[in-house]
Amino acid sequence: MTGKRHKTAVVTGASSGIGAATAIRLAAEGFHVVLGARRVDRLEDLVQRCGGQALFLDVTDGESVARFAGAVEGVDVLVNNTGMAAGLTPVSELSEDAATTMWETNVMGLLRVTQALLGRIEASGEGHVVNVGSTAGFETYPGGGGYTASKHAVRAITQTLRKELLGKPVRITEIAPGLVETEFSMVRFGGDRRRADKVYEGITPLTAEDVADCIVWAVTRPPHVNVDEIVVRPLAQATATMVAREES
Ligand code: 8X3
Repeated sequence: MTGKRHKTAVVTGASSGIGAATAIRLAAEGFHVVLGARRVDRLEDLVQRCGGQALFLDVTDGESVARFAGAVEGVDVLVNNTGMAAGLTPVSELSEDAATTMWETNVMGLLRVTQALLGRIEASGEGHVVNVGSTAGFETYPGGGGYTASKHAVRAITQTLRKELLGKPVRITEIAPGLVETEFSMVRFGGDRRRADKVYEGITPLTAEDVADCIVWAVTRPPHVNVDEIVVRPLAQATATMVAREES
């Protein structure tokens, strides 16, 4: 290992779920991990386990993103993982507040962090941007209007970036998971445990580690290999609404 530089991976939304699992896996692969999220106490617990740096990051706040980016030195890999859904409401009733929160977090947040770090990612000579999208980025389902719109936008930004950066040393990957059991549904349903549990009832959903596995696989391919996208679902899920649930 003498003389070999540790690459740096920035992971947003690293305080739980897919972000935390990805941070642990990337650290195990030898990356120096820089972890961003609003819940810094959780990040600090994570740093105890996998090393690296814990930094406050609110992707909806431009000044927070600027401060975060200012505290990061070199960046090789950026995993844009921060994302959330607010409710499951028909478009006719979707509140401006819920729609704006999803848009600000999932789309503008990803854009802000990417813009703040892209120059350094490119300068690393072997850069990689991994955007955690969703199957909701190319499918729709009733009640998902606000969330699916935001994840379609993530997909559009990802594909555009790949074209704009063609010829530059920056790989661009989208990871699009289906049903993953994390805090996602608890957040979506405002802490309603019963509704959250129903989402995963009668199936074996993906775990955060399953998705981290996909992210780390894409990141650890040789630098000339660009994994454009990985769509990953539980075996029991064919589409957003076609799910084979076992009777309990
Ligand atoms: C989460 C997948 O089906 O709940 O990104 O929209 S879904």
